[in-house]
Amino acid sequence: NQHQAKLLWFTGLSGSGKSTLANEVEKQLFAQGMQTYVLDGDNIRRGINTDLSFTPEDRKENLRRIAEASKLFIDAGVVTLAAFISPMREDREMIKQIVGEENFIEIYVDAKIEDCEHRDVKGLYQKARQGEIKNFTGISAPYEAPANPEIKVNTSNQTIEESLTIIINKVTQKLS
Ligand code: GGZ
Repeated sequence: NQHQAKLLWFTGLSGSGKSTLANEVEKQLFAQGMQTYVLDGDNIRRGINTDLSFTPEDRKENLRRIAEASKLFIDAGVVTLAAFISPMREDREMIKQIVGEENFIEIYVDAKIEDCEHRDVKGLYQKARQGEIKNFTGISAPYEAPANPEIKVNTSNQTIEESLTIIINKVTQKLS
């Protein structure tokens, strides 16, 4: 099962479904015999990046470290799936440069902000509205949508299963 390990980069708002999709995609790639690993806020922001906040500078540093770590995973032959808001185009460009353009697959998980806010899985949007969380993406901090993502899904219009099928088909093609 020869493939070139790459970085599958999921970008989108909080609550758009990035982590859910990354974990489902991982399961399927793993079942195809690939070595895989998922990086997301749960294992990164609670670990190596606990010192970082959500200011523009700290988000950039968060993403720079994630890109450098991903580069090591890729070198080790692991298909790496990263689910981070990564709201700025400039920062996503930096990530691409760090891991190498040929290794970077950008997956835009689009969703209407109203839907993300309505889902409010962790109650963070409510806190952001009340001013308890500052710099909250989509409420009080910007999100710049990717102009030319390799893959785009929309979880406002599609079920997770539909989005998953779109991603798996394109990714399998790009990893073969
Ligand atoms: C955005 C925040 C914030 C602020 C805490 N803005 O839905 P979640 O909870 O589990 O995912 C979000 C996560 C975003 O971290 P990232 O490392 O992906 O962000 S970035 O790429 O911009 O560095 C959210 C939670 O952290 N969270 N405060 N102010 N999301």
